[in-house]
Amino acid sequence: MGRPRVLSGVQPTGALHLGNWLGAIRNWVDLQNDHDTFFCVVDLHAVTVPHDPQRLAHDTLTTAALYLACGLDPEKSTVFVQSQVAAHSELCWLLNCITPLNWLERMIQFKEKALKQGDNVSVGLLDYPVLMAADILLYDADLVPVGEDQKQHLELARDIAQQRINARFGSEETPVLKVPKPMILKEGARVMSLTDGRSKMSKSDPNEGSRITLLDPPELITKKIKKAKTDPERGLEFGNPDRPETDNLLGLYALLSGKGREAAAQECADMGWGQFKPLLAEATVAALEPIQQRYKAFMDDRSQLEAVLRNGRERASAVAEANVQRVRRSMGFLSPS
Ligand code: AQP
Repeated sequence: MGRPRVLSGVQPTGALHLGNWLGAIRNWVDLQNDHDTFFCVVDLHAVTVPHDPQRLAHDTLTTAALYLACGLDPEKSTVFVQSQVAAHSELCWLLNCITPLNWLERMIQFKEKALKQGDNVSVGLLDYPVLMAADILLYDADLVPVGEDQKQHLELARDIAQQRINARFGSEETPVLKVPKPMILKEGARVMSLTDGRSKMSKSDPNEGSRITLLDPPELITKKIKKAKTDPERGLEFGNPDRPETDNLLGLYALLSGKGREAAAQECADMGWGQFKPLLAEATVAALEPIQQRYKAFMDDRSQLEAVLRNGRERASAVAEANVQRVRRSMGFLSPS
């Protein structure tokens, strides 16, 4: 048996932040040593909400550069741009035609995001989970790293593969698609907003002070942390449900300083905020400095980055094209002569 295959991606919907790094990309870097890893910049997903065409290509490139700067190694991982592999759109269409509408209407993320958009909500936003299913199923992924918010979408991908494709167009001995499993990630690195410890740090939060992006300069990091919401109590601790901001900031310190939760909790147990915040700012600046340096090198010499994406596209296309062909055949389409 080969190494289990893993697929994941981030949307180029704006500057990547600490949540994207600590909750996703940092884990991918570990996975690439003992898994067959495919990581894409999911730009087709990024246009399911209103987007700026002047920024999409730039954000796609910077997201890919950040993948590499955070430690994805193109020798070990296939790194590519989703829209450059046409099979994603094709499989999405095939899956659309066999996915019941009411499966999509009950998706929590759709309901939440649609609420914000009122009458302007696009068919693409409703269809987001089917495109995500296509992304995963195209590569015969064994495992998909998912946070709490994406579990429902992975369940849908499994149902589409099992109940709608394999049951109808395959057989038990020769399934058409591999049914992926969720990969539960180590220590819950769910990073919360700096301005509200109960909602997650997010690219689309209109308040820029709510997140630290991976490219924020040191002064801005210090300023955002200084303004971060706190509570009137002294001493930092984990697990107190009445102190979500404390839990979040101490968690960030534990991860970014590399000290771990126990040592961080001990160190900060009696600290006031005036002492803790500069410490957190210093740890954040130090953790991001090497990423920012590597990012600058990739953006200064685009040829290396472009070569990585070109190779990634070739490798990804070869796997994806073979799989979409298998689905086409199983559904009865006429093959080109
Ligand atoms: N705050 C977070 N804490 C931990 N993990 C997070 N992720 C995102 N935010 C946090 C993880 O990053 C990966 C990719 O995210 P995405 O860009 O595809 O979509 P998202 O989850 O919707 O991220 P954002 O920042 O909130 O984007 P917008 O605002 O554009 O919707 C996922 O693995 C996710 O779990």
